Amino acid sequence: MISDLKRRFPHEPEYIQAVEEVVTSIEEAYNEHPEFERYNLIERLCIPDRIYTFRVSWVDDKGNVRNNMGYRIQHNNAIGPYKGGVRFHSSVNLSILKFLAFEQTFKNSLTTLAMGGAKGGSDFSPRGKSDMEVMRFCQAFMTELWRHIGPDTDVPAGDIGVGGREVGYMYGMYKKMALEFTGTFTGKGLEFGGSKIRPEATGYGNVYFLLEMLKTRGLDLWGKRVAISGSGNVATYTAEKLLELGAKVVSMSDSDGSIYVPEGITREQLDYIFKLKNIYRGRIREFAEEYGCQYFEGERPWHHAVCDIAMPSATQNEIDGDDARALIANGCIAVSEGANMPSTPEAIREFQAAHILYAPGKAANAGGVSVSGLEMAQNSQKLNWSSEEVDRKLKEIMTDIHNQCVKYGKESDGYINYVRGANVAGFMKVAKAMMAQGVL
Ligand code: NDP
Ligand code: 2IT
Repeated sequence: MISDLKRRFPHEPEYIQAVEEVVTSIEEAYNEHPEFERYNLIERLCIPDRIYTFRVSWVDDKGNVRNNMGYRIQHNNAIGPYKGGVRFHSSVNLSILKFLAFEQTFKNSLTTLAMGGAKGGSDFSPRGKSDMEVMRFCQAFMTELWRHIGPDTDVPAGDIGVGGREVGYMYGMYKKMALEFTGTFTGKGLEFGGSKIRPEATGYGNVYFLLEMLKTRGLDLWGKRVAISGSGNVATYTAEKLLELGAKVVSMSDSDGSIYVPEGITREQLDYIFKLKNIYRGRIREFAEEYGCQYFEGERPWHHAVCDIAMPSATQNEIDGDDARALIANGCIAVSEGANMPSTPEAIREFQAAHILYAPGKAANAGGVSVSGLEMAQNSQKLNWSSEEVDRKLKEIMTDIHNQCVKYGKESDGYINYVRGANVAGFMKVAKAMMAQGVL
């Protein structure tokens, strides 16, 4: 199957990487169900239901006409409406969005909520663009996408380069085109249907998942040194929850470089990063200039930041085999992924061979889409739940996902293989739903 996919999609390495990881780890469980093979289920689950590709033309501040590509991958809707984020970044292409939509399908299955898998985006980068340019781009993107989505069809949200600002502009245009006010986007502003705790959910959820993993070894977070990559939505709220629970955040980064603060950043310094990223749209280097800490230009945190725990929260393939070996050599005991597929296959092999705690993104970062699911539920009911209620549900979901990983991932020597656990648990639910619904 993999060699066939490689032949059919030769220029899609990230997509093949994600599929290969899942297919290899579920093989045993799959083979216990000969009916799956008769229905060629695995191939139908790996190839997206449909893909929309379109040109997005918009006018920049100087009056130049600019063209970007726009995409939406509707991967699988066996267990609920298509659901997944939108990424705006210069690196976006079909391979990256197909890997993300594929992963999303398994992740959403794990959340216990009724959501299928999707992902969309554009090679437009908001970095360096004015607010008006971002708005015009979002509007142009939606004039095409709006006809393919809907509250029970496909519900987009944020991802890299798409935060509250971009969701607001896209949702506004959707509302105008569709002439309806429904829950067709999640991550909306609190004034217009957004859920409390949605901005925090991915980061907080990852910390809740990490706590569950640490518990299996009788450990907690107090005083632990944590290296985080990225300084966007996921990274900053991960840091916030870690500080609240008494851990030390020793590193953060962006695509230009990383900071190292061995004594751990303070709450006041984290507030500065929130402002730097969301209001001034500045660089992490400016943090180092403001506070006089070490800054490593062009480097990720993994080699220089001595840490007990790593929480990669920037992008795919940001920890390679060398990075993994450096982390382990420096005493790292746990890796919990905020980003999607941040560890290369070689890095994962290193973590598992060293028997450290290792949680793949589709389990550890599922808190974001879980609260998106809760936002959809609130929109359907036309009600708003309190922060406490959403946070409590988020904790319950993350604990449930952890339990599913243990159930399907515990090996004979007691080591929990979270990769296998998450993949088998996520796969089984979607597979059974697909079998029941016939060949579509
Ligand atoms: P943001 O755009 O808010 O932040 C992304 C951060 O990662 C920025 O600091 C950015 O730096 C850095 N980054 C992005 N691309 C690269 C790159 N190629 N190399 C190095 N650094 C990079 O995005 P999010 O925080 O929302 O997303 C981060 C990760 O979490 C992604 O993998 C996303 O798929 C995943 N995720 C997000 C969820 C969400 O709800 N938002 C839910 C689940 C997973 P710079 O500013 O320099 O670009
Ligand atoms: O990767 C992800 O899970 C997200 N970007 C969030 C998706 C969502 O629909 O909330």
